[in-house]
Amino acid sequence: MKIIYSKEVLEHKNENLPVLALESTILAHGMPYPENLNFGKEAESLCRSSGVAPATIAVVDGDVYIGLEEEKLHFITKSKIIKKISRREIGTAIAKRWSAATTVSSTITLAHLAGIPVFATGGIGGVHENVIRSFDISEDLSALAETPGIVVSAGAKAILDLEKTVELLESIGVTLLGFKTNEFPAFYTQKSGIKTLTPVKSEREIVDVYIANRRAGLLNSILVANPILKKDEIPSGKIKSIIDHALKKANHLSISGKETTPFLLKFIEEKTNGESLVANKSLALNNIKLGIKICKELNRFENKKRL
Ligand code: PSU
Ligand code: MN
Repeated sequence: MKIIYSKEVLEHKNENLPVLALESTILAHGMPYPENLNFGKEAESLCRSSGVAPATIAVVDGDVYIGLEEEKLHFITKSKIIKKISRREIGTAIAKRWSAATTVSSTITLAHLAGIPVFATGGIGGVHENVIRSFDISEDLSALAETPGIVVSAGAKAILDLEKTVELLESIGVTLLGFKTNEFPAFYTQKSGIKTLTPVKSEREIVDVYIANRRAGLLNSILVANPILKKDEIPSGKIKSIIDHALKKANHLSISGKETTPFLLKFIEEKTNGESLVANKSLALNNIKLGIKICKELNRFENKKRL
């Protein structure tokens, strides 16, 4: 297995400077081209301008990339044949020399392997609405329970059953913190009605919980739920009826498995005339901004320990 680090990620690792992990499925299967490329570039330059190396993770021709040089970012965002792999398919992708975008579950697994504990995305996968029939529960949840790290997300995607997702996160032992809120955000909107989170006010508090978890021997991730900015929310009445429509359509077309999430996101984007894409980019960048602060804070702590 070959792990190829980008120049800047390698430099930052060697010099104990901060690195933030980013995923590639949000690019390859969550947004259309060229918006995905522009978003990827903006995400990376946000990191760089704050002194953080962006480590966008993907598999290309069976090699694991931790940080993508520009040519690879172009390939990931443009390719029509790139697969989507969760954690259980990492070995398959390497052995079969696939090119594949990584989801939350595979990204945090590879980030952990590369020694990068902080990761920011849009929204994690979770328990799907039709779970009783489909049994569709994202591998993101079990990976979060079994991989130490800090994951920043705007709750879970609104296409999911958020109540069951939050319950399952508790059952399997994922530490759940709300950034300046006790309410689980609903991706496109700030509120879900689920008010069971422990609120935290600062990146310092998040890092304190992470360090305490590690010292207590816990091996799970902390999920930091960071609500979308008020100004970029889609009114909940509007988005709810479009999501219902999307779910009915997916059911009618018998969409299942890993096709489900990309199908629903694309359908919602069309029905909102691109408004959902604007919201998705905004919430993901908002999470990356918080991820930057968290990885810098954790980096300061680790460097102090080294002195
Ligand atoms: N966040 C977004 N857009 C996305 C995703 C996250 O804003 O497309 C991706 C992540 O890679 C997440 C995946 O892991 O959706 C969930 O897919 P599934 O439901 O098939 O597990
Ligand atoms: Mn699934």
